Amino acid sequence: MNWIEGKKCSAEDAAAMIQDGDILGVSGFTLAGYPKAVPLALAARAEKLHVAGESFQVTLYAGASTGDSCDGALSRAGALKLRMPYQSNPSLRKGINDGSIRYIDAHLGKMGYLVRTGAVPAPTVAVIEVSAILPDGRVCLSTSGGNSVCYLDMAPKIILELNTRLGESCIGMHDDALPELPPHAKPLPVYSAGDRVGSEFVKIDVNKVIAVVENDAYDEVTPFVEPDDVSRNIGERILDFIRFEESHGRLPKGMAYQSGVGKVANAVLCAMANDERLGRIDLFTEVIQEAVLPLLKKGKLGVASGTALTLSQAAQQEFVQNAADWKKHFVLRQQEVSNSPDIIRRVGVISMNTALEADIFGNVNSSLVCGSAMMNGIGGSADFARNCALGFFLTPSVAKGGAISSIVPYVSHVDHTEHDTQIFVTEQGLADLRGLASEDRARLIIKNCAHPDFREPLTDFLEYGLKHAKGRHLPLALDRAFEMHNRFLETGKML
Ligand code: 0RQ
Repeated sequence: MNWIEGKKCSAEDAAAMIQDGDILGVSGFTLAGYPKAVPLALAARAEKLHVAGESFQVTLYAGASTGDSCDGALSRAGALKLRMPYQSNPSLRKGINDGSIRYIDAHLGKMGYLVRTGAVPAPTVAVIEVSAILPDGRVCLSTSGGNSVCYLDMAPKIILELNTRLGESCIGMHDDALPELPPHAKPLPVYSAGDRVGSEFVKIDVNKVIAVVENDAYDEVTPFVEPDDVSRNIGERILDFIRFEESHGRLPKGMAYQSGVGKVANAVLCAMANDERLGRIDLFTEVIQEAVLPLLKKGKLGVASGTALTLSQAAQQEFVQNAADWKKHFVLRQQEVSNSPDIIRRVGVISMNTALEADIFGNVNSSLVCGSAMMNGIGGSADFARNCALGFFLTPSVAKGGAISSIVPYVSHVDHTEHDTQIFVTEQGLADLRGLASEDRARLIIKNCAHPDFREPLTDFLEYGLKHAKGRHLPLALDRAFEMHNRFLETGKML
């Protein structure tokens, strides 16, 4: 019997090896490639222990968000003490916002660095979904790279979840490498989306493996929805702008694209797939989401480099069936590499992320509703926004049926400062902020991006600031900065 057979056990037995207070370092990034059986069993165990009056809570580090059978089940069981660095699960969001779960919202490209340098405690148990385990101690990760190499290396104990549904579909897709740590770290030689610098397998210390559990589950990704008119409109505006910049010699051909999470980001990729004038493109992104498949099927995808392949169940089936042909178009990296500022700058990335709200001076809030209620987190948006060659922030001009303006006098929380943002796009229009000083930015954002219903109050705020703010460089009137947010909190409408 080899070591793998000797470690096989049920999810319940593996969950019983996890102790109260453990720090779990799990695989998974934006609902792709996270462990599914052990977290579910752990949630059931926590519930039983709580009924018996015993305390049981763990800290959970992942790559980014995991699916409901991990983030959701553990949250509902009251089994999470602390979560980092990103999430998108309704039950977990509820726990974060009612104060019962601590959350650290961190840059995704930096998480592994924090763990590897000891800035945050190392995981005590790594729980990693893999698609293959070789007798010589090498494993192939599943549908995401995330921080798995870091967690496998740093944790003294390892639980492997072998996803038997994936067969050989992931073998050859991964490029497992981590950047050297400073000082004097040598660069990883990734110059283009398709460059490979690591290995397709991760070598682990088999003596640390305490359990091997099998699952045959799908990543719990919601079905793909065709873009609505507003999202389609935003996608087309971006493409028009890119063509305009290229035709004026301001944007060299061959840049790679990054697209964030959410329906607007999906719509941009769909617009690209449907655009007959656009040639083959590469993606250098973190999440490779479903809208990449139309590009692939139309022969318009060169290489998609990312850290997660986030597909709906139907698309996961299709991917496994076609993996032999398709996987040469995909490179799955560790998130310290997919989101590396150094590499993003070198590759040359056109970055597109969604904002919750943006202000007239150019600051962006991606994460906190009314400055305090967590939506998802900053994710990797800042890794890209700050280091990209050309950066877009997208948002519909209004939310909640028009009650909320996405363009506000001043953002209620700053994720991306005015120094890191370049171009805002709503269905109303596009504002290229590069080379503009504060007052000119404000006038352009109000004119081109704000919904017509909100242009007057926003202009009124700007004019008031020009008269009453302490300085004219950034005419922000502190006494009225949050009046639209406060009105929304009091009446349910910003107007
Ligand atoms: O609420 O679900 O109750 O209807 O926010 O908004 O318009 O459906 O947008 O799905 O594209 O997500 C910023 C959250 C947008 C996402 C965000 C409400 C709105 C709706 C969702 P409902 P939409 P999307 C790389 C990049 C941060 C991380 C990131 C995100 C819900 O893109 O998490 O960029 N980004 N990572 O009604 C109050 C506002 C609102 C608002 C929208 N101003 N105030 N509510 N909503 N605007 C990937 C990773 O990092 C992993």
